[in-house]
Amino acid sequence: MTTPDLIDVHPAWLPVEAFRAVGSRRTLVHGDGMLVDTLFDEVERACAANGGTVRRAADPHHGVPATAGGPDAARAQAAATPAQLVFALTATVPGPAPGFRGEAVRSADGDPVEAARAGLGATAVGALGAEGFAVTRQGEVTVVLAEEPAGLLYGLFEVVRRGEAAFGPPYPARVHRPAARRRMLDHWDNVDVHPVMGQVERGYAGGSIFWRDGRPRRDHARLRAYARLLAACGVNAVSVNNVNVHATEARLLTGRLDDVAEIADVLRPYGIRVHLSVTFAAPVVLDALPTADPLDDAVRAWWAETTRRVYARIPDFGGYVVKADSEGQPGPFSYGRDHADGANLLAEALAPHDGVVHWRAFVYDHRQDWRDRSTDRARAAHDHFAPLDGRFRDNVVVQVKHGPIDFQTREPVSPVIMAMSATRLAVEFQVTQEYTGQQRHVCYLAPSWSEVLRFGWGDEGRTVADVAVDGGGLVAVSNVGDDPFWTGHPLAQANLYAFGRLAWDPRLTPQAVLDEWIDLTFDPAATADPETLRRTLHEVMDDSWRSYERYSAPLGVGFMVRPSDHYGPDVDGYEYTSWGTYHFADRDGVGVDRTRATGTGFTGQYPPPWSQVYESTASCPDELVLFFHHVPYGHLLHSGRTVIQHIYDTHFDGVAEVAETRRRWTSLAGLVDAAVHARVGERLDEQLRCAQEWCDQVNAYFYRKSGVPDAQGRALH
Ligand code: GCW
Repeated sequence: MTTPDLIDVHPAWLPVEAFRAVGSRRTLVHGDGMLVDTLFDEVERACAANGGTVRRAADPHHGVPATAGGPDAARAQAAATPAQLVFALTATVPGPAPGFRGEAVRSADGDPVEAARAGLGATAVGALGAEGFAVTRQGEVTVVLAEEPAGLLYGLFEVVRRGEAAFGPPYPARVHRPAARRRMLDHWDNVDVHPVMGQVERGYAGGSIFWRDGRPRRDHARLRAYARLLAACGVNAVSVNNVNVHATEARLLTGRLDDVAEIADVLRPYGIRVHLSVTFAAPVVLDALPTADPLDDAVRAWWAETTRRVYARIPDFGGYVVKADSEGQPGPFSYGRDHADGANLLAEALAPHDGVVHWRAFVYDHRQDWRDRSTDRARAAHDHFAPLDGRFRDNVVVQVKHGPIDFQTREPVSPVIMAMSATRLAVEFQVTQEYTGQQRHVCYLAPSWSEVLRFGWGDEGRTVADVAVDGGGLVAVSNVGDDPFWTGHPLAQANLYAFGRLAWDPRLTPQAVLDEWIDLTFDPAATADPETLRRTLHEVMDDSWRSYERYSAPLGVGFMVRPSDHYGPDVDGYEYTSWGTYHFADRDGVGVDRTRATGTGFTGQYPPPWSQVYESTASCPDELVLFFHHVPYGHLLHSGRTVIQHIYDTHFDGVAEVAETRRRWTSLAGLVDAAVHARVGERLDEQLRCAQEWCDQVNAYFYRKSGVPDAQGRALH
């Protein structure tokens, strides 16, 4: 299995085989535009591999239709034979023009496109929107209707996903529209190789697909393949450089804008817009202005002019991403201004061009004194941003990490998401597995994201998904690099796919998304034992996030990782540092008291019911008890176990689960591609080693602190 035109890279969820159902049929495409051209090329390629044909409906004014696929005779016949699959932009599908209508569309049952349109009903006219589409099966013809080219392209990928099922018995029109308007991936890719962070900050899949050693990488085939993978899962925006903007990267905004334009040109045919991370200090570092003060007129003029030039070069440019006053990045605080002042400055410059600024809420003091127990990093984003609600311009998207700290395996939902109803918020996930095994461990993250998206509060039961959908959409840190499998761990491709699908439709279940991904990627139907393959992949992946949680940091405590590289255990690694991530374990107990009654007061940042639920150990969910409370080792959890026994048990269980996963994966030899089998096998060996190390260190640590033996008498070192 290979990616067309790109033989050295794994095809991920778009192998040639995934196009079998589409490519073996007669397809007719009505419509014009760059993305319709892309669609036509896709179908043409599918037909070349599978024997079907595709024609472009004749422009009634310009004669001959384009036809592709199959030998000449087949092509000639195609022009005369009714289509089995029709893509139609509703605006361009011909009406009852004499001599044209139904030429290759009409089937025995009449004109299926007309029937499809009628099936949509009057209410749906204009309702498909810029990216929506409808699919229906009318008699022997599957029809995809859209109002805009992007919708048609997304419709193609839906038909691909459904495979033969899209060509079964007739069904009425089903309308598909993305929930969130912007579904975005942030790349933490550096242009220069950073002395500490490398080419990709927190990248676990090799180098960058965009940059190499200070220059654009210019592997356009690879970028195009990336764009089609993203379009096929629903992503429509990408930011191409790290939010930590260093000297070279700062210049992408001005002197090196051509490098960004080049990427935009390659991604555009798949409906993906490019965004750029910029430094707040740009006027100072790029043009020697004396200040970057957001209220300074010269600064405002600089951003307006700079942004005008960006749009002159890249007319569909998406906008800026900004990490300000965070981990050493410059920001408005230096000028005595707040984050609304800062964000509005850039929003004002972007507004005339319909651009947006993604302004990150990841703002906290990373030079904290560990002796000071009153400062709580979890509080920081809410403390800084909630009071600013209502002050941001319309084209500001405040981008909030899903949890209050930093992409830990288990965190509560960030209270910022519940606190800013007058601001457009985007929720930020991390597909790159910084704290969840770094693409050496299998860790399917959709169950975690899905829990976050479904989390609700207040009388109206508003959810995180509602906030993102009504506001700024979903954003995630990409896990892609120049690795032959894209993501280092082949099974980590599922996380990228799942992010796109959940951003398109947050109601999808993680299992359903995994089913789609498995069927596209592994083509089980073509193997000797489809059911075993599907079942085993589910067994390996469905619960892998919870397994990871079991053998790593317990009960929501977080950050027991090795400092800096964040891989593997180091229980006290961050305990006496300035980063604000502590567990406070002593001989009596462990956890962070974040209550209003006796702790940092963080629970008070939540609306009801969560402000009460989290405040008391009697109601706090077990999996977050150490996030919110400092409890004795003998504290009884709702599960009926003590905290210390929970730590021991889950760590032993977690390792046993990885061993079982390893065994299951071995059993798939022959059912999955040999190279994938080998790569995953190697990674599982490392995962097992690392899980054992986590188990031994965490259990030994708490045994030594508490002196409490394991109730089951297992060795604790
Ligand atoms: O998780 C932390 C990472 C940093 C990252 C930061 C952020 C890009 O350790 O490497 O910086 O988050 O989100 O800005």
